[in-house]
Amino acid sequence: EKVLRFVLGDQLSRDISSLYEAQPGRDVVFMAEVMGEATSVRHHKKKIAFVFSAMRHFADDLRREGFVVDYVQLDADGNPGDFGSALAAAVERNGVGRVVITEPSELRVLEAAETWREELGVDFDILADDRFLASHEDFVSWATTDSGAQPKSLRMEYFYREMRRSTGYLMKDGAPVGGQWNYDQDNRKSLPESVSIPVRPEFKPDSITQEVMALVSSRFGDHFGDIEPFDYPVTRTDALAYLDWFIADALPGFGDWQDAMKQGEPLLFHSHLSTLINCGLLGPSECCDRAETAYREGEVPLNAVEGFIRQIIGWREFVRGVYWLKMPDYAGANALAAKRALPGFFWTGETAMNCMSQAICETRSNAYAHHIQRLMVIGNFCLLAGIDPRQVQEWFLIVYSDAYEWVEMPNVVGMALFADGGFVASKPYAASGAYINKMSDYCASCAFDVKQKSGEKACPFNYLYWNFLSENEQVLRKNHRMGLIMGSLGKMSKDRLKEVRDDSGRFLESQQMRGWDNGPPG
Ligand code: FAD
Ligand code: DLZ
Ligand code: SF4
Repeated sequence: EKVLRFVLGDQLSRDISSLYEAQPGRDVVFMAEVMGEATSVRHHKKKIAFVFSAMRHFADDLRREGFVVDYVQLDADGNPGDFGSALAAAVERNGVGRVVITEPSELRVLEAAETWREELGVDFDILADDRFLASHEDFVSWATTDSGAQPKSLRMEYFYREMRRSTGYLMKDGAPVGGQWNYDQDNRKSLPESVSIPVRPEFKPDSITQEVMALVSSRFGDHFGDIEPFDYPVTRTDALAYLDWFIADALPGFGDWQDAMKQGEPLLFHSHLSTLINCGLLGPSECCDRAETAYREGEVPLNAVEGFIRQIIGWREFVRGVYWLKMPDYAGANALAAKRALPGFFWTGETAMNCMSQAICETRSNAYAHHIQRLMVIGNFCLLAGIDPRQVQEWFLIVYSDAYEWVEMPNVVGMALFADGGFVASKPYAASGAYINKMSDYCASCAFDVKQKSGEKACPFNYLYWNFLSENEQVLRKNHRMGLIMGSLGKMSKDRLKEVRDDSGRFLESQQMRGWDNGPPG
């Protein structure tokens, strides 16, 4: 029986479950660029261009294998603009009685797929996405008690150890290689001037990418972000070449400088693999396999390979588990009752805070910022300033090329904003300017003075930090990991606390903190 195999834009893997039993002479692979998806939030131009170009190249690879691919381009006549209608038309057009899809990665699209299954009037299979190393069942059985109850909090570190055991990565005779599970204490070095940063290969847009870029410029010209220059790998072959480059040139330094930030260096030793893994061009296991092989061949130190593998089999799998465990309520979590509007400068980068300006401007150019910029600069600012988690989530989902709700939401809600009340993070990732100054060279070129604690010239992170602790004292006092710092807050003189509040009030009410009147730009 002829089967229509629907492949979504983040399912571009030849070994995806929807293609397991695919037969080139018999089946049709269906893919669609739809307006509803491209504008479900107003995605960064580079992100849309990347997804469409990778989709078109994936379709061509399948055609070369002999598949018939029914591919609906965004500007095709009669493109109905949403997945459901496009799929219904494709079922009709191809005369099939059966549709197979791998479960969508986001709840919104999974729920839509369940409606199609009800309404299309054909056999309809939604298969598990086994590109993840932990199944939903694995995660739930790890996360819940025998009676099925959910605990108050989950810690990634324990999940990660289970993952190390079940995958066998960096294990020897049932124990972690080197004797420790985690070498993070070696991975917090600030970057000395003398270290040279590896030069990332660039992938020139081919004719398919150029066509997509023109389409995106004309149809989504008013979305946030720069489309040029575009240098992402968009094919499986280029993605593999890029992975090889990362393992050889950047992974060796990945551990030591993982938390460092440097002006004008968006990537440092980070992999930029999230975009490729999340859309399916690379598998999480193949990235870890290569990293482990490089370690075993003596080319990469243990702290680097352990850190990298932990991000992938630990954090990445963990946040996916949390998303499915906690949705749909997670989307609205707001444990600290934060309600300030997202400031307009998140869309322009125009702020005197140099760290924020650098991180936002790099995001606008590259649809990328590395983890510490996301967590300890932008996320930290949103936490301290009490920005509404919904608005922060939308921003993060729009601006990064690796952003899909399943991974963006737990990182924003749980990690950056403590909006889940500590389900994911044992304490808020709140920091004053001293942390940013230690880990970066941003402060040297900033209009504010990171050493000053109060007054117009003082680094806003300094007073906002104490203001945050004071405003959320009731909640944070209960957190034993905050004991020491809440003790210091308690000892603060009334005059000093008033100064903190006055400085924060002046800053938070200032013109630059005004929200964007009409939501995201455009
Ligand atoms: P590297 O530093 O090279 O890390 C290697 C890989 O580990 C990444 O490619 C990624 O696959 C994985 N990884 C590392 N940290 C995480 C994490 N916390 N969660 C999930 N995977 C992780 N990641 C996304 O993929 N999409 C998002 O939308 C996203 N939003 C984020 C929002 C906030 C507020 C924060 C704090 C983090 C977010 N992250 C997100 C996680 C992380 O910042 C990115 O995965 C990482 O910066 C991607 O760059 P890289 O590939 O160079 O990562
Ligand atoms: C991100 C994205 C965009 C911008 N456009 C499309 C699209 O037109 N067609 C498509 O199949 N996928 C797209 N994607 C990726 C989807 O958002 C992603 O596959 C779903 O959200 C999965 O839940
Ligand atoms: Fe950021 Fe403060 Fe440093 Fe300026 S002084 S770069 S605002 S941390």
